[in-house]
Amino acid sequence: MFASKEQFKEAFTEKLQTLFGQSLDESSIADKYVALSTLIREIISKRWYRSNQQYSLSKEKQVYYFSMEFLLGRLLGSNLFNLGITEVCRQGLKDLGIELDEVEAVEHDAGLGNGGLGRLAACFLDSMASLQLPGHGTGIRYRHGMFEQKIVDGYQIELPDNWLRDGYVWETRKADRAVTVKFGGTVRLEQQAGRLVAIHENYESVLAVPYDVPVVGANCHTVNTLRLWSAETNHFDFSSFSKGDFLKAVEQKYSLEATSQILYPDDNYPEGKTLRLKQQYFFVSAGLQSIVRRYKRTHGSKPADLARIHKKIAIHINDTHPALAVPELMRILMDEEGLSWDQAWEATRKTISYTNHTILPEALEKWPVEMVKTLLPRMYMIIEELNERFCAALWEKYSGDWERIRAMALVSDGYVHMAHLAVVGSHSVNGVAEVHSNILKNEVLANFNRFYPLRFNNKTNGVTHRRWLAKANPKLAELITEAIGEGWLAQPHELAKLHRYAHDPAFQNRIKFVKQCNKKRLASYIQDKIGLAVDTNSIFDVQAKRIHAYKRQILNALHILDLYNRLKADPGLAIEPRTFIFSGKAATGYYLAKRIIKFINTLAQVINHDPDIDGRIKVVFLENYSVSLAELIIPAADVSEQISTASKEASGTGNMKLMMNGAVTIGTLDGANIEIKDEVGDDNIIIFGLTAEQVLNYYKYGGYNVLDAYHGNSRIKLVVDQLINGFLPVSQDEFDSIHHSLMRTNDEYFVLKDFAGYAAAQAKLNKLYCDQRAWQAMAINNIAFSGRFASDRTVSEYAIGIWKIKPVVIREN
Ligand code: DL6
Repeated sequence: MFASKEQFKEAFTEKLQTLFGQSLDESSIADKYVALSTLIREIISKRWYRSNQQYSLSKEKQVYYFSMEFLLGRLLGSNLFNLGITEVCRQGLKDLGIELDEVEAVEHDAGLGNGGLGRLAACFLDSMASLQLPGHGTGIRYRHGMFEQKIVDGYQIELPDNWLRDGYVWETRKADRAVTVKFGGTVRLEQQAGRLVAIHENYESVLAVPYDVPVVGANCHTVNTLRLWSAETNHFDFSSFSKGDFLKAVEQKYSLEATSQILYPDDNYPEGKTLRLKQQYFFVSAGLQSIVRRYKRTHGSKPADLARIHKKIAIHINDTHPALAVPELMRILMDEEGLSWDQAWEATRKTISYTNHTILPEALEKWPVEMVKTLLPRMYMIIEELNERFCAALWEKYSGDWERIRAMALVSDGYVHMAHLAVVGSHSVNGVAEVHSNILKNEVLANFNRFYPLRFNNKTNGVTHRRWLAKANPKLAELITEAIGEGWLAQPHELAKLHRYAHDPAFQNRIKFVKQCNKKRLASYIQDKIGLAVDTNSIFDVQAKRIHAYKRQILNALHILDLYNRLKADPGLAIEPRTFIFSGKAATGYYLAKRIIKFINTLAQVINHDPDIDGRIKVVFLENYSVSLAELIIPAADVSEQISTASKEASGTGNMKLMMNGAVTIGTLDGANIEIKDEVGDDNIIIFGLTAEQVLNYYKYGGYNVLDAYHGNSRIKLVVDQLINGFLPVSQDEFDSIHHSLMRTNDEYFVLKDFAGYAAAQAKLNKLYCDQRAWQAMAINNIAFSGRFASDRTVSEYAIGIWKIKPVVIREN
């Protein structure tokens, strides 16, 4: 690559000249970004080519991770990091008077996802490549990613995310690999040469064009592929055009291409729109067609070869959004490759595996039968047949138990149930944290677990420590390496060696210094963005994630209001100064979540400007939470708020990123918090609230009585009343919906039930922070025991336990 920074400088300036015909002085920062990225792209391309060659030659099994979302963020920095050339480039640029961080900041985040599920997919890509596993992503090249959030007068405003406006240097359009995806029309079955053939007529076809993005492994020569599909069409309505109806002439073209135009901004709440179903089938069909085409080239194209596809291909579906992979693979194997139903079914089931990411009932996908039938007639025929066969098998085991059979059917009550389709069509079903997997097995999918006892398993989530520690927090990474060597970069569990420094005052001081630097960096961002000065000696308390009732930002906000009330009543109240930092988007149609944003901003307006408070507590809402903003916030956090209603957060991954950066968790026994507690021990985490078991029990017996909590605690009563009694400088009905969600729907998420426990936990936290020696020991232990939450561990477990794939070492030449 670059033997020295001199060599890098030469290559970089030459690239600027050849690309733009400009000297360094004449070029803009955007030109410099393009030149640097193009230079790096060329290095990557050589490795990419060799990886593809070797994958074909070795004929090793490949895994394809199908996901509607890949929340990649920026790639320049992580590519430099994984190639091991960050420093040579940084120093070389410095000599030329350029700051690498400023160049990196030019890149638009690829925000092709909503939150946890999409970011997990991106972490998995990084880990697969870095573990030298032949694993690729399949998704959609949304023209518009996650909307840009602006906060205006405390309210969320959504703007389109035009992330491709300056081009995307990392992608390659592969027009020659395009495939056709068919929608609508009619299908009939016809006997031909002794077998039933499906004839699909009068359909509308969309051209799916792949755009490939290289996924660079760290410390190896592996470059895998993320293939994102874009909807295009050659269709042009010449007859309308020649009649002068220009609008009509382009209308159909735009309607077909709309398939990949937007990412639906719903997290844990699927939109039941036809376009969404269209997107799902679009990328699943295109992805599978291209995988089968490649398989045939490498492993043979006779039906007998296709019947063994599971030996060389694993398809993983990230939640149920790609569950149409089950009937679509059946269709391809039967209709296009001539396999019998039984052969196709055996191969399909052995190829596909499924991860569930949510237990919220409203997030379990189901599609109206009529919609599926009209848009995807062949899919529906296959699903119907699968349903009949599955129900017949259920009948054999549970004859007469109609209720159970209806509850497990793939099609019932006028809907296709995607989770049922995914479970039946997969050989493995996993949850994303122990508690979540157990709830799936014992509650949500209990019937299926009884029927397929070997199918269910757990794979606790993880995050890539390369991006979330080494790259996002370089000062901390340097300090860790100085203390324990660089082994942790390849083997994150080696971070545990830090434990022996937990009580070392000198090391504690250095950890504190690094945190302080990161807090200063964030404070100056806050100052620039919202003009608010925050005290970098205050506790930085962070709740950054999607805004959702079950994540309970409202619990945090009500506690802040309570703290404010107490400080007003007793100015001598002994508390450590604290900056409460929130960030996160609300789904566009989620009214309550949007009111919660307004509520937090209203608190900020009141508290930050109250002279009585004198800056002892401050509230900050940072707009437009994204991967890049997370990389700034997380290294600066002292406290990680993980306060979801127990049983609701499948795992959480922000909890892992924050822990890795030395933040101490205040949280409920939910999702992966439980495993974080098991790793760090009770002394290094602050736990409060109902357990999942208690919550589920309450639900079974109709909930609890919210009035008991309200009347039983004067502090709770006061903050709840303040939502609607004119105390806040907004119209009196502004927060009715929040009040209603607590008091009129019997506090579905147990906010008031957990309030006292949360307030006590916060008081404990405050006390712990006063003892800085004890606090820094906690911070160090959190970093030390975060190795288990590296996605390298998670992906290895998938590779061994589910996909049965092995590393393929890519040679340098
Ligand atoms: O598994 C990744 C992530 C979990 O960490 C979160 O707990 C969970 O809420 C999230 N689920 C989704 C659901 N989307 N759908 N369907 O994003 O997955």
